[in-house]
Amino acid sequence: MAKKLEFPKNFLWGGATAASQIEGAYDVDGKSLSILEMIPFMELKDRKDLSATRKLTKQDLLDSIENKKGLHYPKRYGIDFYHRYKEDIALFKEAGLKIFRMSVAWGRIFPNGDEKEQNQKGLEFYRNVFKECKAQGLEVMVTINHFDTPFPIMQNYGGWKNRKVIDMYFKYAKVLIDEFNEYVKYWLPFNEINLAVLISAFFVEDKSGNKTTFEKINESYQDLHHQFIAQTKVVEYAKKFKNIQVGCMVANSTTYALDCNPVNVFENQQKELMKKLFYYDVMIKGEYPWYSIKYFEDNNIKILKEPGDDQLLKNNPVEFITFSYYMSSTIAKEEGELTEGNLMKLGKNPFLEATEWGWQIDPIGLRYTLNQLWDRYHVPLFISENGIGMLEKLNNKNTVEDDYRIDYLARHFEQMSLAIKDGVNLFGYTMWTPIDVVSAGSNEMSKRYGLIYVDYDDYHKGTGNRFKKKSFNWFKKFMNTSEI
Ligand code: P53
Repeated sequence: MAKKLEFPKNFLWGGATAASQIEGAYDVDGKSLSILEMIPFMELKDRKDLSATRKLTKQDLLDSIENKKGLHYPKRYGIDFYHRYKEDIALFKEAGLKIFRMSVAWGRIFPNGDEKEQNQKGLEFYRNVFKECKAQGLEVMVTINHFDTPFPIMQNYGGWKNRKVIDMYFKYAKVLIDEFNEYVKYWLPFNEINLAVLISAFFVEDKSGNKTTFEKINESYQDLHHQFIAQTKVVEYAKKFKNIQVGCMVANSTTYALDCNPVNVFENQQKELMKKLFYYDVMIKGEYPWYSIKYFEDNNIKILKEPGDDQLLKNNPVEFITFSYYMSSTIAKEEGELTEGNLMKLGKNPFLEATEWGWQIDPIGLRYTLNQLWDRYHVPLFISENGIGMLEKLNNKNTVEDDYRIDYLARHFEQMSLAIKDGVNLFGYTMWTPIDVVSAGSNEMSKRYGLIYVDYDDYHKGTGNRFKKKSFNWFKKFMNTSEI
């Protein structure tokens, strides 16, 4: 029996993407390589966990620039949105999307970061995309930096630990806002700002030689501080424009205590503070919270601030919260059983099922999260990513019968409507993703999230043609009927 869900009339339903995962055309119209385009594809059997990146040496990176080893770099090719955007945007419209979340590749606008003048060719591409969205009646949400910092900034300035990068970033962000404020109402300065500490650590060298390592993770709170400051500058600048709003974006790792053992409950509370709420606290409440100051002291982490930084943070909280929500996990003092993921191993929850990537499906966890964030911050909420990645193949009818995706979306939509009934101010949702893309974490095409199937394999072999999955038609119907 179909069930009708209730959502506000003007609820912003849509889909989310990121430049490095869709555009391709890595060397077209003056674009530089991004740090993500330096990461070669690695077969699943050779992947241990997050990715190949930890094993990249400095020499590997230099070889990558010219691709001396003939390796495959998936994020250089994406799904060729650069040339197919009209077709894709038309399909998004057909699926019933009202808002399209996308990101701009910094390296198209300022290839080295430190140029005086912006690259007009890069701006032209995005203007064309935004015009197309407008023509199709799609609202746009732009992520200014979705992990893909230009590699020259990493090479020449050492990345975000260098304070100069704030100015380079702000110059870039200002150009986007000046050029596109009439097309783009919603702006997110950074994607999943809480993952910045991981991303920047990819390129740190260890003492013994030239291997990259995750061990210096503490140092990257400095990178993070610079990103916080860069973000507040965008918030401050955007106040000049009446028609735009700036929000934050956090990878929302929803966690529960493994059981009711107070030791585990306390452990979860503490982890939740530093791993998640800390980020929202800084960006919404405008200051480093008390527990983070204690944490930095205890762990001997020193963050260099300049005079004025605290005031900038205080004066410029973001106007709305967005977050990605894919799964939940459990926390225990003594690590318990883990999910069998080939990307991440997470604390297992005996009540939940996991995908092949070890991501535990938890729709009620979304309602829980919405309640938690609304209660703590009381600013409007927007789910900027949510979806399910699976191995998929076209069947002989040139479609994919992705009932599991329909089920995943329906169950999450239901919990969203319940959260709204609870009293939460949730104003929109962009699924990850309307169309198959290159995976962020594992660089593969095989982990497919789309309503639309894209005929490329992990090596970018295929026609690139687009095919509607069963979920495409389901989503379209849901947009008209609100029925699951
Ligand atoms: P992929 C890890 C955990 C949660 C969200 O991820 C994450 C990641 C990084 O992999 O990233 C977001 O493609 C990110 C998107 C990404 C999506 O989740 O690894 O904002 O760029 O594609 C899904 O399966």
